[in-house]
Amino acid sequence: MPDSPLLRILPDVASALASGAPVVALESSVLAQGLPIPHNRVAARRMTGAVATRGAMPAITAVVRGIPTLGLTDEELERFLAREGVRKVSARDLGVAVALKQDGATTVAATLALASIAGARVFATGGIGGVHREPAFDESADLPELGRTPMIVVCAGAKSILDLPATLERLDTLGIPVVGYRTSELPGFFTAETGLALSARAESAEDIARIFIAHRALGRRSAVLVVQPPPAEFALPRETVEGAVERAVADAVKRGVRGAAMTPELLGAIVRETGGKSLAANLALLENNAALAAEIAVALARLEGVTEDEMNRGAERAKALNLASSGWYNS
Ligand code: PSU
Ligand code: MN
Repeated sequence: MPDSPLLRILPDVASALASGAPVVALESSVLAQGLPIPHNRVAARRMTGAVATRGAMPAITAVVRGIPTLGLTDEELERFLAREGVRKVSARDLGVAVALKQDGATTVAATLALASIAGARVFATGGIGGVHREPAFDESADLPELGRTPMIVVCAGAKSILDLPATLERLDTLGIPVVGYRTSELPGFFTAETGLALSARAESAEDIARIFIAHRALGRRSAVLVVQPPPAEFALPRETVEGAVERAVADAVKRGVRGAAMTPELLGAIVRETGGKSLAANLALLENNAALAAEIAVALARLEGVTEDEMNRGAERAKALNLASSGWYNS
């Protein structure tokens, strides 16, 4: 479905989608709101690079001056990395951003909505939103959107700033399988350990692709959420993260932070508290998740009988695009 009138798709992404070659969607809110400048540029480079070198086509989603877009050009990405006038766009904000011709960086919820219109099936991010600890009734739109969008979403769990047991229960209620990639425990984003057991575990990208195929064959409409811990050398101890989160939440509540501002606020506070260690973990896990998503997308295409010729053509285009973008990659 390359030429949806609802969506502008980068030509290389469109041809990959049309031939069934692997595509990995990437969100832009983590770049425009979640990570500080200049680290957001590093994150973009590491994520798109990890996807392209594994033979899949990376596609960052955003609303570009009111146009829902899958696959940003270099110029557009620059504007989003500079983040001036770029608003955070979740599910509720999509129509508004389009009608008012805004630049909008898409959260997991909005990325699911856009990427699924285009027929992309694999999506990588850092951490999904979930049930917040405080104030009561702040629950991310990522959860219901995951409940009704059939995509594979790779992440490092839900951010440690959330109520993780409650988030896991909501995922269950919504019928979203949470599959640990080589882990039996829900990772806590910056940390590998949360003590929360998962109901499913997979050892290979191919097994994850098989789970998705079976899930879809049964007519399930929800996402399959794949979780993996941050790379061991960057993971923070659970107690460090817990302490930082508790102080950040208390401070944010005291200052009356609410709604969409809460997630960026807490992530910033934790970076300050951990002296940048959480930032290094964040960048490493984003790259790691993009890499696994690419492997899953490749496995899914193979299982669906996409020819090696088509896979190779897609891989060549992804690598060429990756090299052509080296201007913003290396600056
Ligand atoms: N994880 C990060 N950084 C982020 C986010 C997640 O490490 O910036 C973003 C994602 O885009 C996610 C969003 O979808 O935060 C959730 O925001 P909210 O809780 O307002 O729904
Ligand atoms: Mn919220």
